[in-house]
Amino acid sequence: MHKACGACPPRPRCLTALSIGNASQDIARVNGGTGIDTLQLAGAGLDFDLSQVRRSALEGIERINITGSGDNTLRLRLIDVLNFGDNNLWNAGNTNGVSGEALAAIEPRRQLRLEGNAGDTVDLTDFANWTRASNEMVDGSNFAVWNHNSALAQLLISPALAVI
Ligand SMILES: [Ca+2]
Ligand SMILES: [Ca+2]
Repeated sequence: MHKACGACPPRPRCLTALSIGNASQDIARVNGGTGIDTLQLAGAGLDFDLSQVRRSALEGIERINITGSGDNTLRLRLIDVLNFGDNNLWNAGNTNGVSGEALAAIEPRRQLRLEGNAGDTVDLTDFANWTRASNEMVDGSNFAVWNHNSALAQLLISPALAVI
């Protein structure tokens, strides 16, 4: 399944509709359900802040793609990864992994997969607490694997993305 935020113009309203502070008539909810689902941003100059997304507004999304048509930013906190991620989505057995070094056979970390292209940014609010472990092939694409230093959280991030 593919959720295109830009499908319901005007675009900024789509993100607003997911937000904590949004009026009840204008709320949106995205539930990908089972399987690997992608929330994809459309547009440029978007600043998608997961801390502003209601917990109930986003479920069953395992992949966020911020490529859009220009430079976009995804901001997230550890708690967002723990809330929105899931366990064992990708592990040493269900990737096309070449080494499996960073992904365990049974992956106990809450995982989110973040995709984008050059010019896009992942802004981790506690950047200092994350360690880039290695690069892994997942579903035929290369990802930088970032593990949280103290929590069971893991991000698979397209190498083109700046991580700050
Ligand atoms: Ca899903
Ligand atoms: Ca982009």
